[in-house]
Amino acid sequence: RVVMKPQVVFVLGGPGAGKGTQCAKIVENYGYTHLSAGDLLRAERCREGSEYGQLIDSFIKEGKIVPVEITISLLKNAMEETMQNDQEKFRFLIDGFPRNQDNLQGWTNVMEGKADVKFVLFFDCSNQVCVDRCLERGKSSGRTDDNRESLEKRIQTYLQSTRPIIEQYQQQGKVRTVDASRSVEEVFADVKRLLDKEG
Ligand code: UP5
Ligand code: MG
Repeated sequence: RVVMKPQVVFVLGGPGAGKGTQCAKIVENYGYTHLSAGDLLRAERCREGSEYGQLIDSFIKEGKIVPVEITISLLKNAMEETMQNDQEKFRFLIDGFPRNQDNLQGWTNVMEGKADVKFVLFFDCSNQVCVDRCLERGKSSGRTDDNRESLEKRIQTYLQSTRPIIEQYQQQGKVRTVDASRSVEEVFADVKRLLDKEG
C-alpha cells in the first residue's frame, strides 16, 4: 500500500489571533487534521506519569517556549497516530509551531524529508486585539496564561522569537497572510479563498 508523506501547513500568529478558531473551521471544510502544539503541551502537562508536567506548567505561565524535544515528540506521535488510524489523513495544520529557532531546528532535525511543509498560514493581528481577545477568553477559559501578566510575556516572546521565524519563511515566499483582526467569518472567507487556490 502507498503511504503518503505528511503534508503540513504551519499556522502562526500572535496569542489570540484566532489560530485555533480558524483551524477548527478549516477541518470542517477541508481534509485537514488540526494539531495545536499548545493543546498537546497542555494535555501532556495533565497526563499522569508525565515527567514534564511542572516544566510545561511554568513555561506556559511565563509565556516561554518549551524545549523542542518535548514539543516535537508530541507532534510526531500525534501525526503518526492519525496516519495509522486513517491513511487518508495525511494533511496537517500544525498550529502554534514553530515559534523560535530552537523549534525550527528541532523540526528540521526530526522531520526533514519525512514531511513536506507546504506553506505558513499567518494570522496577522495587532497586539492590542490579541490581548483583548485573550483577556475576554480568560474570563472563562481557565487557561493559566490568559491574564495581563502572562499576556505581556506572551506578546514579547511572539515579537522577539516568532516573528523572525515568520520573516524567514516570508523570504522563501512561503507565507500566506490573512488579516485576522476582522470577524471570524470574514477571516475565514479569506482562508477559504487561499486554500481553494493552494489545493
Ligand atoms: N476569537 C477568535 N477569532 C476571533 C475573531 N476573528 N474575532 C473576535 N474574536 C475572535 O482565539 C482566541 C480568542 O479570541 C477566543 O476566545 C476566540 O473565540 C476569539 P483562538 O482561536 O483560541 O486564538 P489562538 O490564536 O489559537 O490563541 P492561543 O491563545 O491559543 O494562542 P497562543 O499562540 O498564545 O497559545 P498556544 O496554545 O499556541 O500556546 C500557549 C503556550 O504554550 C505558549 O505561550 C508557550 O508557552 C507554549 N508553547 C510552546 O512552548 N511551544 C509550542 O510549540 C506551542 C506552545
Ligand atoms: Mg490556540
